[in-house]
Amino acid sequence: MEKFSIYAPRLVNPEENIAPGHRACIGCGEVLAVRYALKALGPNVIAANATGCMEIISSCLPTTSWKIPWIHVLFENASAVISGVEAARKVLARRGKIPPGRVFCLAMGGDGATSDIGLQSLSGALERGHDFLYICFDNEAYMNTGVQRSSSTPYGASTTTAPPGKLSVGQWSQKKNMAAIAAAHNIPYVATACSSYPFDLMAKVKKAAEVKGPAYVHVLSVCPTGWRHATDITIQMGRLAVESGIFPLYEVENGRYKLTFDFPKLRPVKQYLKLQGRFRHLKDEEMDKIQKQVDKEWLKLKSLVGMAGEKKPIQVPAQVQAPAKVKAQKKTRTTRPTKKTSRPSRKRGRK
Ligand SMILES: Cc1ncc(C[n+]2csc(CCOP(=O)(O)OP(=O)(O)O)c2C)c(N)n1
Ligand code: SF4
Ligand SMILES: [Mg+2]
Repeated sequence: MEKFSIYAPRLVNPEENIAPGHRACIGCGEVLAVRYALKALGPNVIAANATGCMEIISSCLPTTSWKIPWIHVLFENASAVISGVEAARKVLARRGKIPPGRVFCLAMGGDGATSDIGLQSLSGALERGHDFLYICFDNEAYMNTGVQRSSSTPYGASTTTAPPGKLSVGQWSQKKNMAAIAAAHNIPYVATACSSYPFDLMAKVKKAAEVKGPAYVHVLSVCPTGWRHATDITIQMGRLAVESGIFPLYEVENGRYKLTFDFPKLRPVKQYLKLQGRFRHLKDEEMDKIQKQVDKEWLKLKSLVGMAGEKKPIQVPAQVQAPAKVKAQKKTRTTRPTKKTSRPSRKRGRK
């Protein structure tokens, strides 16, 4: 701990631009990702935040956790609003009304705001080439309104609008690949990240912000409340998602795919699925089906990397090679929603 306090401030910006005291659930991986992203961006940033968990937990009037200029916008238009901010700044600078210099324009939203209802405005802003960064904080469902499915919910997950039963496996469709959709706009920079790998996340956000033109970062945001796992295994959950190939970390720079971590052998997806209440109903054959799909997608990604001429073997950091310690889930510590626990109330987030 002593050494940590000596070295950490040299490696990481000590400024906190999202203040503590917010109302995120215990073990929330999403607010951790927001915190790291803001550390990477520094104070010179204007954010438009679509409604969702990160807005609900941070801005209960009369208080706010945001120490940067922050605009709460609709579920559907974060990218349109930040496009306006970016264009207006350009005009004002040209007319000498504001000092010249770069301010990072950030649009952010959950998976619902990004891959469902805000997709049109995001696609427009990427296509028009605005100089902005979009970060999707993907907790794989509409969480603040009570865990409804989104197009980013993975196959087989149980949600309140995709409940499992005799005739239903839960979520019936495959997770939408938003990073690939962003990359299909031929923008300069796309990356995937996860708060279980903080240095990687911060490096990617910084790189994305410094790029001239649109950039997109898709962050897997572990959510103990919606995923129904113990609150003290958030970091392990993110690592398992990456190490099993369920959520590979990669970058697409000017169309060139680059894997962040390669693994000689992926972990079985069962290790990841079995720790979460949202997959508890899955039978072995369903888990095998998920395994096959993950293997297929992993090969697809590797072929994209190969097509881009990536020849050098990718170094696997020691942190990743070491077997992830996975604690058996203690039933008593889960955040499985019951009448008595703190599942986000439908009323709390209703907008
Ligand atoms: C047009 C519209 N439809 C529905 C809502 C209600 N609503 C607010 S946030 C939200 C879910 C947000 O999900 P996501 O973007 O994944 O963010 P999370 O809460 O999971 O962080 C919904 C359905 C709304 N505000 N506006
Ligand atoms: S519901 Fe999930 S994402 Fe939202 S604040 Fe709670 S843990 Fe974080
Ligand atoms: Mg969500």
